[in-house]
Amino acid sequence: MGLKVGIIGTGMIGQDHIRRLTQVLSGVDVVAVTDIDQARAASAAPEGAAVFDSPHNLIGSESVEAVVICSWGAAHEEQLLACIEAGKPVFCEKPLVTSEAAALRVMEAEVAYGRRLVQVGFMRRFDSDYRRLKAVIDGGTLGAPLMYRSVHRNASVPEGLYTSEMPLNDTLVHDADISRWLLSDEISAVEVRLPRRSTQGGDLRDPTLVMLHMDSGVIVDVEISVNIAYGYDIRGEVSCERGVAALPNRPATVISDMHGIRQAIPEDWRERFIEAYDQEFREWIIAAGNGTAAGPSVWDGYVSTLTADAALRAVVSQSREMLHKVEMPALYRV
Ligand code: NAD
Ligand code: ISE
Repeated sequence: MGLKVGIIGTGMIGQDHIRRLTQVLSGVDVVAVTDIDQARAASAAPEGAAVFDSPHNLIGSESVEAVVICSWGAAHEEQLLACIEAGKPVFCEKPLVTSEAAALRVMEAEVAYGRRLVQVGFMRRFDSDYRRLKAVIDGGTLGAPLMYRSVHRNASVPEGLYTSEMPLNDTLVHDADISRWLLSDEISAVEVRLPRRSTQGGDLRDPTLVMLHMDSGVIVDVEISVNIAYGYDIRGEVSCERGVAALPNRPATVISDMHGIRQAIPEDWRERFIEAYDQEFREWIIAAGNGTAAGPSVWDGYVSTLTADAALRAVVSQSREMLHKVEMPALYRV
């Protein structure tokens, strides 16, 4: 038997992670699930898995060695704190939490525990295209990075559930995290501009243009479009002193027919990042099996939350909003 895992939240990504943990990866067994929608949990439960009536009971169960949190962001804090209290390694989908105060409470608990237990679901760090791009930048042949353009387009988002704050506190967190990791740099301030509003998303504020000011002086511009209709399109291009390095544009399929040759775009994050999610869990299973965590940390989740908060302030102020970080605890220094 592999690492015995319990899943909290069996919605879209919870079901996708159950599929990869049961059908794709080895060394792991999904032994428990829970969801506030008990019927959904029951129908998503793999054969032999127990359906728990609450996250609290799942986390406390002796049959569960490690936990995967796929509930909504606002529920993460309580569930993370319970996992840390129980001393169980936990994979938590992004966003880590939804406020700076909550991020600090989780950090304080993990630091007091004395060992990393939490990995945050910033899957882009595990994507082979991003890893190759980082290797080129770190190799130094192009000189120092000067500007980075990050394009983050969703075909659509769930109407009514995805609010106008979410481009900044739900979607931008990926671009913020990958910018820090890719450029080995830190975000010092954020600006936001609101272009002409798309009519595709009803009342939703979309698209959004964000500028991340990095400590080194690099400027990252992020386009967030969440109702672009044609597909899930993720792009990244780093302009350096002596050249440019970019992610390849990833077609899902190349179609040749009577209309010519065209490239089909991935439908959503499940398709575009399928291998990245597999790899983040491969690495998590090893770390969790050793009673700890690797990859994106609570500190990384905290910084992305601060970035989201600063971006939300910048929408109102229309000026540059600074990030005010606490000192990084030794636990997160590599
Ligand atoms: P979803 O609405 O499809 O599923 C969430 C599920 O969690 C629902 O079934 C809901 O009933 C359950 N839930 C909510 N609060 C709960 C609680 N307190 N206790 C137990 N169950 C609870 O949403 P989703 O798209 O699957 O997103 C879930 C999380 O994953 C979010 O944090 C989201 O930001 C993140 N996410 C990450 C990625 C990525 O690319 N890494 C992609 C999609 C979603
Ligand atoms: C979703 O929650 C994700 O994390 C996806 O990766 C992102 O592209 C999307 O905008 C979010 O809503």
